[in-house]
Amino acid sequence: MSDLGDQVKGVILGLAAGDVHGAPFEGDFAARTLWKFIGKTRSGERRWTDDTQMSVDLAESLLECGGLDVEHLSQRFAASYAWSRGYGPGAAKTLKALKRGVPIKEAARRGFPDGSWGNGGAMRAPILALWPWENQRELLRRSHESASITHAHPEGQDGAWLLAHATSLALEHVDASAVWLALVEGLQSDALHAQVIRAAEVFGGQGDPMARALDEFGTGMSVRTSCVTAIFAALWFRDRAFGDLLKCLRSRGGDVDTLSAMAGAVWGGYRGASALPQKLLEPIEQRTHLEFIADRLAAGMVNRQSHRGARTEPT
Ligand code: F2R
Ligand code: MG
Ligand code: MG
Repeated sequence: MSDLGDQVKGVILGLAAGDVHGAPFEGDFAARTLWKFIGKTRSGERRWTDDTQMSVDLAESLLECGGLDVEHLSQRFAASYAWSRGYGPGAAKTLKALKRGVPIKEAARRGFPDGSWGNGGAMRAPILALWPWENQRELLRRSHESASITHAHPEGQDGAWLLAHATSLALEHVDASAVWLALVEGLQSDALHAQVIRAAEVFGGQGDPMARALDEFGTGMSVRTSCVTAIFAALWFRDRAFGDLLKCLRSRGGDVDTLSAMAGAVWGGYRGASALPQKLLEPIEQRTHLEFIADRLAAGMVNRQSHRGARTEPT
């Protein structure tokens, strides 16, 4: 398999592994107890949650439509909705409304009239980095569009851009210091802009930068308390073991499945699927389907790369 093919698979399997191994630790006592009962399939595999489900929906929609078709994607999200996947309450209302035929712009405000700033648009956005868009501006535009189905708030959409952007930089093996510089581009929220600048300082600082990042940037369900932490963790553990990344992200509780899914995707983008431990991949439900999707996305990326290479080669 090409390096890029391994990296694309790393994004998808890293995301799913983060989700399924983080899910038992997500939320309060009631949420964790419920997951003990519904967190496995009949054959004993670990079920994924909304994070992976919406990522699969996005990947399949991109492949079926040959790009982003917001209407198609919104119906795919709505059709896949199942309460037992642990969707956010705002997203659940939006998806049920979409299923009843409510137009996207109206449905997106069913949960919160000002739009959601939850991390649900961001958790699926690494998939967007696996599509051969013309350039980064198009990735930015598509990140906003794909998030807007459930996240009408600009911060919800910024979260999607942050994760899509960080994943695309991971595929290019960009160094941490350059990642923080790049990530300030295109953000609408001053608060997130300030967080990214602060993250660069903390990353290069003294003491225990990872612990400080958890303290300062949070482990919650909002974009403001999750996305920068997840990217920080992926960069911090980039040359360390995937299992240690997951252990670190579960140490504070909170939105563990989503922090782990986002960080897992970026980590997998750098290191590739071959660096993911088999024992963490084996229990994932529908793993061969995830690999099938990854192979199809990778083929598109490799194809585009070779066409670009052919255009720029000297004659
Ligand atoms: N929902 C869950 N897990 C349920 C267990 C949670 C536990 N009981 C706990 O409280 O810790 N997980 C899934 O939801 C997250 C993704 O959420 P998404 O798709 O963004 O949903 P939603 O509902 O739009 O936003 C999440 C929460 O953020 C707050 N919020 C968002 N926008 C708001 C606004 N405009 N005004 C006020 N609050 C807003 C709300 O608390 C939302 O419920 C992932 O973790 C996924 O795994
Ligand atoms: Mg979830
Ligand atoms: Mg979550």
